[in-house]
Amino acid sequence: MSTEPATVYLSDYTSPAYLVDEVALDFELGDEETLVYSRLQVHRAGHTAPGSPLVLDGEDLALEALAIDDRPLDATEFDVDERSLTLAGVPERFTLSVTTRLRPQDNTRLEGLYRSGGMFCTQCEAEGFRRITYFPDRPDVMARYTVTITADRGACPILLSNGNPVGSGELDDGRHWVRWHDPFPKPSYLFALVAGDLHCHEDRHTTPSGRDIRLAIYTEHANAGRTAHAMRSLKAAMAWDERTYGLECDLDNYLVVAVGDFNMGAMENKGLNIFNTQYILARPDVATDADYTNIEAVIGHEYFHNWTGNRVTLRDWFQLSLKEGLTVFREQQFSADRGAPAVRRIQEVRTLRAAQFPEDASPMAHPVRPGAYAEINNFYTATVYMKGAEVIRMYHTLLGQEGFRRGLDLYFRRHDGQAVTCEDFLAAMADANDVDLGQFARWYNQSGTPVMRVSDEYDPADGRLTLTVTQETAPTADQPDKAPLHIPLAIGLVGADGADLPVRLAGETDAPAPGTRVLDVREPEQRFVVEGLTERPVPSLLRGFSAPVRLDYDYTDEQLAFLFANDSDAFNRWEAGQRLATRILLRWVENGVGEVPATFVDAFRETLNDTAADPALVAEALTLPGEGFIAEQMAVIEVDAIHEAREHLRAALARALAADLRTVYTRNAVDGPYRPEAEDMGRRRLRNVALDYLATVEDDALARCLAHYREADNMTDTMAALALLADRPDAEAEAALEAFAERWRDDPLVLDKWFRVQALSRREDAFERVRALAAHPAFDPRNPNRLRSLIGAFCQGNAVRFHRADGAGYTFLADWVIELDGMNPQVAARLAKTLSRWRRYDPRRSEAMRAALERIEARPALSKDVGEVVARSLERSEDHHNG
Ligand code: 0A1
Ligand code: ZN
Repeated sequence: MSTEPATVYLSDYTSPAYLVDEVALDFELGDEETLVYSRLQVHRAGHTAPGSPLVLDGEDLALEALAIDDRPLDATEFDVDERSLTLAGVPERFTLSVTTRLRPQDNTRLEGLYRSGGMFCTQCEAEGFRRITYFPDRPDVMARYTVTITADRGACPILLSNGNPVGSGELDDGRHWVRWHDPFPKPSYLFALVAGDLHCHEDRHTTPSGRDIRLAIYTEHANAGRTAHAMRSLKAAMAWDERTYGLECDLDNYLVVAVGDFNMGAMENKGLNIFNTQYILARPDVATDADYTNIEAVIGHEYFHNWTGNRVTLRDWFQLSLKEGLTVFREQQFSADRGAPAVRRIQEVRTLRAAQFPEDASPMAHPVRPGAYAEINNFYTATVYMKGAEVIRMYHTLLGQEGFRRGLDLYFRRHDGQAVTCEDFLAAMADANDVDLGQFARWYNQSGTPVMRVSDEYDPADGRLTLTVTQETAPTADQPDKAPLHIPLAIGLVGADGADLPVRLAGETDAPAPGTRVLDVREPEQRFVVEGLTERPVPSLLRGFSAPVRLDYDYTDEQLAFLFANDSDAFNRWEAGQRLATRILLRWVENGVGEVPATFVDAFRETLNDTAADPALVAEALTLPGEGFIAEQMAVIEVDAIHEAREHLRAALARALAADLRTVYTRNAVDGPYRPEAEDMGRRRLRNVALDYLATVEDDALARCLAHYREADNMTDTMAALALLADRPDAEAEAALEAFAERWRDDPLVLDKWFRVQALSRREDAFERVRALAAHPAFDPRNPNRLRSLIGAFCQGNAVRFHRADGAGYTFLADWVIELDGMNPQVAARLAKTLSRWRRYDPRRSEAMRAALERIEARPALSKDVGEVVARSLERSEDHHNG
């Protein structure tokens, strides 16, 4: 085994020895070389002994000059190595000048300063600033920045940084400069710079207190005309945060830039958000409903960070979920208020289960607040983001919106302008509401998905229902011992007529109104006694998915069908259908496919024909559990059997319900021009789900898909049809794919969709096609979106074709990880994580996956990013020092 990369521990945290008050940065941008002149006003922290060395972070930098109080230093006065610059004897207070030389055009990591198309842009979270200049690159060092950018006026008429423009001028060599000043002290990870020839979509927003803010979205000129939805979303997000949390934007300029080459979704740099084009650009003919929805959510997310992340920031990177979990939750609340809250909740839980639950059961398992990492970029995970948001949602469930708001208000009152920890957040919630959240704190430090088992006993003589609730978290790769958690369990009791009964607990005198109650589960085993019942109810448990746990209750098929038809909680209605389907699929995986039980077909038929129901919810109900979800329920994953079972169920339902599906398909056609509204989206979704079923059986399936494709007047319908065509071997289907590529050859985001549908194709030769597409002239692995749309989609989204028994999928993946590691380690490491779950498969696959990991591990000069993923994946010991 090669040596494991050096680990950083939360328990080793010490506060910074030197602080920076002011930063002045001068960028001389050039096609060949960029020079960065930095002047820092530094002072020694109170707790630091005089004479202590100053250590600055810096990576891959060419150091040109160094001076203290304008006295140049010679080589004997400092030490530079691969990661840092150390100055031995520094005064208590001084000006440090550093000059570095960069080559942004060669930066394929997309961290620090790089070029995307014609523009210059930066990405500094988490540790990218140290690739621009030497600096104490940690979030608890907060400084005021003044930034001057000089560039060729022709190539870069637009020069942007954080804050407000405070000066500009022309130079005689065709160059010009602009100076920006950001009045808010900020950590280096929130610094940003953009330069280029950009189109600007401008608007304004006035806050309730009367601040008039200039809003601007910058894109390459070719993308002008695709920013209206992003702008509308931004204004909606601003109004929402004002209304919901009394939080206003604190800036005069709120700038957003769309960049084609970006490792992640978007970045909340103070006053200058930088976005992946995917989350800005939309027009009905190029963007799907999902794109419109995601744009609104990501715009909201980055905007909400201005308070939760920027005004109050992180003490250290272990606290990442302090800003991310909270901001994802705020984004979820915003999205729910924009329409279709139940659908949103279902989709959130579906992604949590598809991405976070498996992670929590893998060698990469870590708590919402990890205790150790080698490379922080590996911890922008489903656990930190999604489970982190579920933790915030549980505060909200326990305290209610008012109590939650009180807690958030206190958090800002106490910590505005500070760099803080998850404990500080918890203390604000507890103190503002005078509650004890001591046990709740374990959610931050304990990894793994708890299993909650519920059983009940009804005593008809007393009208009493006794619920026995147990909780247990299995040991994870990082943590052998688990303690009981404080879990809010939302329940309802459904009577025979389908209506909720009042849940009156023993000892209470007043009967509450019928509906949902939240029980506080704290013990490994706990009993709750409900009184005053006159019939045995069907329990509806974990309503709205009130905690990120697996819930176990021994439902009969009839009870599930009953909840599927009647539960007043839309989430649990959906959940009941999923449980029924999962049961059938698991049975078939084990014993071979068979007949679909009549109760299930009937339940589906009723839902399909319920014209009073919200089409979006019907669509969710008809969507079968994903192959990944089924896989999670198995001790040893059988990819082929899972695929076969799910396809069989899909086809059997389609055959049994063909007439109803045709009616639904016809009834849900949406007239009029495209609107990205929840109502229309729901109908398109249902219609496309019906089409997906119909495409499995009918003699005229091909004709139907082709007609749907031809008649589509928006990208949502186009892609629904194209995905089904990509599953088929017919010449007409091939021709449609070819024509699509030709039509959209100059539109990168649309071409990404074309790569993706082929990567996800159910065709047996999907792998061969993916391999061929990797040699397509339009396939450029340096572009993360393109890479994810082909290699990422295939390896992470096409289980049955990726996990082929001969192991060729694993070899392909390992080759790509190795190739990418020298180019963009962050993206390579994400891809490598796919192999981390090798122990879950049958011996043959498992062995082949492990061999792929070992081959990667044996490569010389592996990045920290990939090195950590591979080392953790292969580790045999139980102990990973987390928590
Ligand atoms: N803070 C951003 C996510 C982000 C993280 C890292 C990045 O580059 C390494 C870029 C973006 C967010 O939560 O939106
Ligand atoms: Zn975020």
